[in-house]
Amino acid sequence: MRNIVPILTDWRFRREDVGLPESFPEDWEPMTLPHTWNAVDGMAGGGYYRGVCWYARTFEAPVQPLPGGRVYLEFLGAGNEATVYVNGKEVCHHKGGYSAFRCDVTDALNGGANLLAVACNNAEKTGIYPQSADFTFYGGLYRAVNLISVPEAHFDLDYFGGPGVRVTPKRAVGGALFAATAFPKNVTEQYRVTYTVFDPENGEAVGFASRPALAPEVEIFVPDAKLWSIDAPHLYDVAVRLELANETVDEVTVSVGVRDFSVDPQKGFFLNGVSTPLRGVCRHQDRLYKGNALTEDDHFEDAALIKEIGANTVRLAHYQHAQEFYELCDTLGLVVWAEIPFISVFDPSPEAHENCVSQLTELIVQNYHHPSICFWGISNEILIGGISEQLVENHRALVSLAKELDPTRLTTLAHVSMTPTDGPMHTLTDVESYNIYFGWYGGRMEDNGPWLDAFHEKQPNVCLGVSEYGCEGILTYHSAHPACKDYSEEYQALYHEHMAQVFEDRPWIWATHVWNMFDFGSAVRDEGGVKGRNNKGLVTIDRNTKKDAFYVYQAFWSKEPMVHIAGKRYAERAGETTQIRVYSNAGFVRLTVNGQFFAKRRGHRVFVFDDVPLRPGLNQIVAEGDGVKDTAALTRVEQEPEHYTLPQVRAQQEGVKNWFTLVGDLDLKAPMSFPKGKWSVRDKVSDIAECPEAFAVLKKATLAMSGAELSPESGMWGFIKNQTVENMIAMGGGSMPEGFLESINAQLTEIDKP
Ligand code: GCB
Repeated sequence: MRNIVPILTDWRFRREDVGLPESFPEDWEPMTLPHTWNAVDGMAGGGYYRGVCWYARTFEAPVQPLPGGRVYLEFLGAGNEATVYVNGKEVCHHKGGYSAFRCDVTDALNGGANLLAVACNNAEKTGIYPQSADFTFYGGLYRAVNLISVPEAHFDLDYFGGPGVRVTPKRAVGGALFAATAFPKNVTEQYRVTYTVFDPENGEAVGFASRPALAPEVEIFVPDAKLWSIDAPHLYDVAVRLELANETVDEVTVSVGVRDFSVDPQKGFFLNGVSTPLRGVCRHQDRLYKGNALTEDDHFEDAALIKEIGANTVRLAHYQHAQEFYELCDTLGLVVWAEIPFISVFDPSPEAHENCVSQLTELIVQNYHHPSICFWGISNEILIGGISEQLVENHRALVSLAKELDPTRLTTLAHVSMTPTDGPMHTLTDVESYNIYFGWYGGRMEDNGPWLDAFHEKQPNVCLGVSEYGCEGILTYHSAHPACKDYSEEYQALYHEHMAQVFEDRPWIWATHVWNMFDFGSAVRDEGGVKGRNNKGLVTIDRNTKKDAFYVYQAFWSKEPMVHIAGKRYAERAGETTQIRVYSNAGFVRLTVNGQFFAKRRGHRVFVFDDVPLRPGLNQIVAEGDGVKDTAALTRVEQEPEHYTLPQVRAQQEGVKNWFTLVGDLDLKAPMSFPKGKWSVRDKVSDIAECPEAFAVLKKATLAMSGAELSPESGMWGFIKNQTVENMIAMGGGSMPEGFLESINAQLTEIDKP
């Protein structure tokens, strides 16, 4: 029989490329798996160690009672590239940091202790995705390693890390048909494959078939099969056995679910024939000072939080996640978008395409059985560096590969926001999605709905989803006047209030995924005074704090009665009155202030109470809806703490105030004009830079806007120079007050073009 032994303890580790050890390196650092060497530097900001590190361990060769058995090492995740040696001999090499792989080490074994050494490498390298992206590429053996031994006849272990069997359930009249096959190795006509379908709820066998191992394909009818759905995620275990006479030689069990789904461009997503707009979140897997080296409990906590918010879908971005996580989605009931890290930067080398092919094959073969997965994601924002025929062609090849490996699921991709609304990137995949960030990187949050409607009108046959949207929320910053780019918890919540409603009003959008459920490590970032992180999470990277925006979605999505008072961390407030926002799925919310009834409001998810009186010192606020209560303790102060505002934002607010005194009494209400021969905000930044007088206006304006002067020497110049002033202001200054753009235009139109 098959024997699987995890080897997690008693490793040795070196955080440098010391080369292959000749004997067990006692003096290296003792190590237990899972492990990454970037747990700290990967989320601290600045550089993080990217290169080769070594792991070593000894192991006894497992003994199979009969001759001819094989021994494998199985690696469930090794970032980003691994070379495995047994007793000094290279046994395999794997490219890609997120999928499982196995090496047949039988021929390298000796009788006693065997020396296993693994070189992991997360250095930048062409030919392996991801090439470049907004997250840390943690290096190391960050998932389990298993030692597997099997008899000579066994289910295949060599095919892209897959299980060696395939079971495809399908709804049928009066029950379900389980199409099953197996891939046995080294068998003769004496061998049989048997399939037993168990209902795990009561352990009863509900279907059985026996086939010759040389022709193992079969269909098993299970009468009255229960469906897998989001609210009742019913699973079946299928035990597949390889048998010889009265002996089971090998056995593999897979969990599957019976369900069907479809997407309609006008009607959205259907699960088992029921309209089910998918509303949920994206997940990055890493955690504070653990990086991606996670325990089962970590995965469970994440999945439980995603259920708690009331989501029915999760996009597992931007790479293959741990097996445990897909299993949790199966058992808890979440529809999954699974994807490969074909992201941000297109690498035209043939090896890079080969790498996409192997990562997509691994993703599908290893995760084929999860009923939660309905979508295979081919790429993310791959047009950032521009489009090419080769890029489109490679997409076509990947889509047909996905279809060949798995005709039962749909393919998808995540467009970068500036992808033109028509052209060759559309209809490549079955369904599509855009990452849209109006209200954060550019534009206003109110632009999202109209943009989606315009796309839908122009492309009525495209199934459109929103694969990412979001904005930063940092728990230090608070404001009574939240604005784009102020990083406050309040702006993040306000933005998501708006977005949740935009999507509720548009059930034809097949799926929407918040970017992101959790803050995550992104070594290259320095945002809102926090280095090395992306803070767009609804929950902090340590999973300890749910930001207010979390409760916005809970109010919109969850069926559990809930009431949440927003702004509890905005605890010190100036002024005699304040605004209280309450998120709830109740029809009415009552507010009590210091024991006195204040008001009762009818509403839909967001309940706003203005002019709530605060007495000096501490105030107790209670909100109640459908019998559920929440409380907040707010202190009225003379002056709100300075640290509530990010210094950059304060500089900007000051700058803008001064700007209006600086520009004097221009009529900012007048419609903007663009006279011929004069400069205006419709001109390109690089053209204006050629005219010192006009450029001076622009410099003054950007100084007011951001506290930094615009200059061709600045790092951002390459990004800004080809934009019009209008665009640049929209991108960089989402919170600019009314009249700011008009005042720049009024000054520019005073100046002649050469
Ligand atoms: C995106 C990317 C994602 C980033 C996100 C952001 O569009 O797909 O990887 O983290 O934007 O926060 O900018």
